[in-house]
Amino acid sequence: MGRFLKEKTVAIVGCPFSGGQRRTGVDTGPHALVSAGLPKQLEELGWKVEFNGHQKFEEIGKTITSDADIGVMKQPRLVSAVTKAVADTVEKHARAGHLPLTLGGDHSLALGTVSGSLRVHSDAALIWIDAHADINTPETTETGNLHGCPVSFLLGLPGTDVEPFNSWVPAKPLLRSDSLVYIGLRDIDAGERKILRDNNIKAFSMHHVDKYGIGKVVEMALDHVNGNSSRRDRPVHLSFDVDALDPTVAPSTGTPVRGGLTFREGHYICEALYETGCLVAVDLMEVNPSLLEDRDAQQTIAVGCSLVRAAMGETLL
Ligand SMILES: [Mn+2]
Repeated sequence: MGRFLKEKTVAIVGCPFSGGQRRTGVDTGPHALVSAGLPKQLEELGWKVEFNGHQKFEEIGKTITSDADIGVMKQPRLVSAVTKAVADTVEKHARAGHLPLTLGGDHSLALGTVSGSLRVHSDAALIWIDAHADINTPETTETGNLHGCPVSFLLGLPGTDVEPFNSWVPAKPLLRSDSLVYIGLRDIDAGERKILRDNNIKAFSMHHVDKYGIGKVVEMALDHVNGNSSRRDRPVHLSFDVDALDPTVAPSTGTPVRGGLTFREGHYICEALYETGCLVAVDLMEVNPSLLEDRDAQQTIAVGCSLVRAAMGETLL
């Protein structure tokens, strides 16, 4: 069940939130995943499932009367307030010794989920599965969409000590740049490429997946965060953007990019990380059932559920 958990309990944190980007509908992702039967599927894998309804972000929205851009940042007050609430919720579940499973919603939410994890497991590593690096800073982002920025805040990069986020995100970096690994990248902005290089961040793009195979890539990722020690004992937060998968596998997502992970490669990552026994939190983000025809939406939801089951112990044999 995982060496850092007190019991085999998963706490589902449903986050119907789309404020970190422009397209509507990604806020319906968590409802769709739960309606598809994900809680029951996890029970069938032997988990006790805690789920008391989705997060009530409308309440937070009501407290924000105007949310003008700050610099180029879009909806900064809303994203800050929502991610702060998510951090508190994830922290609470992690402190109880349960595994928080956050269903998004857009990937800005991960500023909250990873912050919450790190408050309890301060030495946790972050494994980020995505077509995108989401490491723009408020200075480098061209769109101002904050779903492209959560990692820069976690690393405390220059330009992230800004209002309103500095009201709750510590100025001191939450995560060291050598505690982060990417898998699946293939669409990186110029500013992001420089950040990845300057900070010597370990990133396995699709080129590396092709070159080494997914098995070796996951090995190397775990070696990296565990300092090449043969002991694989570091807590791991898995943040999985469904757009890491190829659009033929998971079409219904806001920023699809061709040339992605196959169905099996995505599942292999989840299975291998579960096998370490070190997972302390799982995010599944950017499922947007409203974008395409029902058939494509249903396919993406089914794949999302299946990825989560793989991260929670489902095996082929
Ligand atoms: Mn992405």
